[in-house]
Amino acid sequence: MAGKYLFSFGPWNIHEGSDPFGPTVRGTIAFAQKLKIYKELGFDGVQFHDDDAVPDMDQLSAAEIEKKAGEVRAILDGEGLTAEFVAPRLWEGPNTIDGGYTSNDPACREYAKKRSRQSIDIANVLGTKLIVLWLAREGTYIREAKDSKVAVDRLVEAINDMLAHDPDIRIAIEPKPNEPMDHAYIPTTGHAMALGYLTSDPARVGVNIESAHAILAGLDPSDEMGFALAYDRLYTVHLNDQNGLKFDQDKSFGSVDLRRAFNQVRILEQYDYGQRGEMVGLDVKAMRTQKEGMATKHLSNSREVFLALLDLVRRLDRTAVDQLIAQRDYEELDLLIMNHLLGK
Ligand code: GLO
Ligand code: MG
Repeated sequence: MAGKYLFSFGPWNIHEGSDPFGPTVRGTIAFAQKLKIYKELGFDGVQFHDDDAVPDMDQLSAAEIEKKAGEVRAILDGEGLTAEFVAPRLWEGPNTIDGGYTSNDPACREYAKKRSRQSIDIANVLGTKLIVLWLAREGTYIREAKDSKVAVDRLVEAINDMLAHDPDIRIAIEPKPNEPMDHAYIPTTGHAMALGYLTSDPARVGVNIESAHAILAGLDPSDEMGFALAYDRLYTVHLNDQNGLKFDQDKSFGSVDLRRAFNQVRILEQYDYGQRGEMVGLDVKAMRTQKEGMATKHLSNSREVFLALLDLVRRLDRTAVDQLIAQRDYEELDLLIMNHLLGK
């Protein structure tokens, strides 16, 4: 049925509220407890970092990693949840201080590749074929620290290594222009898609488009999605919102700019996003001010806003829109859309 959407989020989206200027303000909710909340909030899919599923994985053998992942799989099955993707977390450990795949230290680059292969092994146990690469530290604070041409070669080498490790996995690169780095090597959808075409199997390298990341790059998220859809490589999305060019805010979907959110839902619906199992992924954070016990509303609210906007998308008078486009009367089209969003 057209438009039956499945929603996902990652366990990091339920968090304690620390920021660079202050400590946590809410207690920790255990991972297994978080998994119990998904269905109540209307979600079916769980996004994983590799070590969300297998904590301290760097200290474990392959057999121990598989065993732990199997335990998580059993919990997922018990809750009626599916794993949407696994993302290697290559930005917290001592081996990734200077980046993973693009680190200047060959031992660190090897670590990053090994960890990525382990993420794929975990994904297989969890039952997903999708790997997300948020290339957090694959960039620089100063231009002279790394060679930008070599960095791209190394990213390709690492992705090829993953593609060879498992002929069935697909890789969704999640571009972001900055933060934590001053400049990231893969800042936009276009960069991510072009990188895919340098790899050994471009048909298996697509994108995860995050609204806030596109906005931070000065781009419109719905156009970024349209670009990836034209290549048939929109493997997943990280919907959220962002108030201008500041730190990555991960605000609730639609909370800053409803029209911008409407257009994201519109392009997804227009091109049957979700019909091949793609999920409507969120990457949203609760405000630090939110009290204990009420810090999941950003998730249910984002889903609710998505569905309300979906209703508006479906009720949009396409004939009137097409007529105004034919007449090149975009002022009237502008008003039609605003009135529609205002419920008039
Ligand atoms: C940060 C990213 C981050 C990733 C997540 C999955 O800016 O959006 O939250 O999406 O770690 O790899
Ligand atoms: Mg994200």
